[in-house]
Amino acid sequence: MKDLFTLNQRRILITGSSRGLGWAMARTMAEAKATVILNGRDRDLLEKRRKELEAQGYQIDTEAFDVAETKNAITGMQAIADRHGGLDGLVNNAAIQHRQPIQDFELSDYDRLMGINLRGCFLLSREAARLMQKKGSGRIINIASVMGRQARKTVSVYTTSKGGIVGLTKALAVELGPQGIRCNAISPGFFATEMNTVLVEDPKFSAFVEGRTPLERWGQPPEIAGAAVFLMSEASSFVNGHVLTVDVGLSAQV
Ligand code: GCO
Repeated sequence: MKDLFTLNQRRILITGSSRGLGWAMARTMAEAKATVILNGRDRDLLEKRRKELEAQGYQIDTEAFDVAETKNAITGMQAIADRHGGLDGLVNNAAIQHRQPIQDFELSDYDRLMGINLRGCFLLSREAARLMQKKGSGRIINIASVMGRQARKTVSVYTTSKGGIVGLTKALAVELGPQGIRCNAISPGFFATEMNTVLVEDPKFSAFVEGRTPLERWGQPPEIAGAAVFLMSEASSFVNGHVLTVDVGLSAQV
């Protein structure tokens, strides 16, 4: 059988990939033979991650910028294009969380969260589409969340941003599809990432997660990576505008 899941030297940028789900996807895409471009705000950590993967023989590059900083993000995308001759794939993974009851939520926190989670996703998608349209092909994966469709208390702005990601994914899919660029989203459930350490370490919250998921456990970051490779590879050549939920059945359970 043709290896539908190989990423075969595709040049793929993953934002927020020095830790958590982004790092898990970067590692697995490198194993699938992609040329992975790591991104984050911490240059030293990016360098450490690059060395870790290069030591295993993978093709790795880094480009440090904050997706909320327009000028730096645009310059960073251009630098990637200059070094690699273009871009085949983008994973919009960079995101932050801020937990606060609505009445206490500061607008400055709203702006900071939306600037990274949603505006950053739009900005990177626009810049990537400009590069991808030149060769008439490309893949964009947006990391949404089960909070894009369901809500829980104290994460109203994160939920808003992830709901926006679902809408943006469909808009990108429809508008860029005719140019050979496909866009899909992944909606993770509860994963034991650094963003959620405070929740994982809270016995009450962990009991809630275990009670709300058929497998009664948190997800581990590597468990997101297969879905990302699928959506980046030829195996998903007819998939566009889809939101692939990876939540071990949380959204299937009442
Ligand atoms: C929270 C968590 C969640 C999940 C994420 C899953 O505080 O509720 O951070 O938002 O981790 O949404 O995709």
